[in-house]
Amino acid sequence: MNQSIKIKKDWTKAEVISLMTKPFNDLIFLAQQVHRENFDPNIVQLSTLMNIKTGGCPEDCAYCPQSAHYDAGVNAEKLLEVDAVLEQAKAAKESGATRFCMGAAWRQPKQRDLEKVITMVEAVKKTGMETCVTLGMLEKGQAQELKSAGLDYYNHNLDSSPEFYSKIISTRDYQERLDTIEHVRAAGINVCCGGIIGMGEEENDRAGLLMSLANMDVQPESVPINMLVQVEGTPLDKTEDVDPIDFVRVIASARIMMPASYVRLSAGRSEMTQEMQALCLLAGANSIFYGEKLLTTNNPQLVEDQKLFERLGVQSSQH
Ligand code: SAM
Ligand code: DTB
Ligand code: SF4
Repeated sequence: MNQSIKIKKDWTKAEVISLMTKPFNDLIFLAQQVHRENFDPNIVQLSTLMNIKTGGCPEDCAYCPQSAHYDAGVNAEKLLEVDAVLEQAKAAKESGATRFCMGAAWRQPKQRDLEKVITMVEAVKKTGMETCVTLGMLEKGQAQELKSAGLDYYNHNLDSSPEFYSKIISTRDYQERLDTIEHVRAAGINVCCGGIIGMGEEENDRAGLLMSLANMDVQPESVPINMLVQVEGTPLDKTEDVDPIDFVRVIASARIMMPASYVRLSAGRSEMTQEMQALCLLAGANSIFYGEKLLTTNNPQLVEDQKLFERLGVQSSQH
């Protein structure tokens, strides 16, 4: 990552809103300029996601099919064995992924489970891919243990603005999220942190999310921007669809505010046209989840993504 550029970390809400609501062409032009100053515009990084512990989660995140509070048809399973994870990691590497992200439906990991995850991280690391895990809240010592195992990234999202957050999750607060991110940062692990668009939030909340991310002491190295995947049985099913142009505005603003970060066009691509995805890449997204499944929901088929890349003359980053 280019560390030499000057990064603004004192964004006000008014500044973010004025950026995000610029005439669309001006916003995209600016985002493309910032993007080109920091990255090769035709390279996209591929991360593959695997659910290592599915369902039965005690948290009540209103968007999530894995919460035990809702009946979204997801059965609770045990933490997978290392061999099964390694097998999928090797396949992901073979398909061209450079990062392997393992997700667990936990509020926070128990010590015995953390030890098992550590053996997964060590095994996946040997394939040569970068490793990422998302396990819920972490204590300081747990972050240090993961660092010692060689973990490259930890994903923990802010999800939305501090104000909107309390409307979608009651079982943990915003500050607890910030504390976990702080523990990850202090342990020397790269931070992957972003949010979800399309939960019924307002422009003000989208600006609040971007502001919270960009004003961190050190901006997250990876910023996943998810479009809500609506799942029947969750409280956010049937929420009004986000206007695709407004979604692209969020991507462009993230690119401009966090110029050195990888902005990941994350969940929701199966519900997007290739033209909308092309606009997101034009707006400065330079990473995607690659593989036919996210955690419990669908992601585009590999051949579809290969076709998209061919149509756009885009290449995936090589490790
Ligand atoms: N349980 C851990 C936690 O929440 O920190 C890790 C896994 S959790 C599924 C990771 C992230 O996935 C959430 O923070 C949320 O941003 C995203 N996510 C979950 N369900 C989603 C959905 N239906 N649509 C879009 N993003 C979703
Ligand atoms: C992130 O920001 N998005 C990913 C990853 N981090 C863990 C998860 C998306 C989940 C979409 C819903 C599902 O498949 O269950
Ligand atoms: Fe649990 Fe994570 Fe889903 Fe929230 S987002 S219910 S913490 S798996």
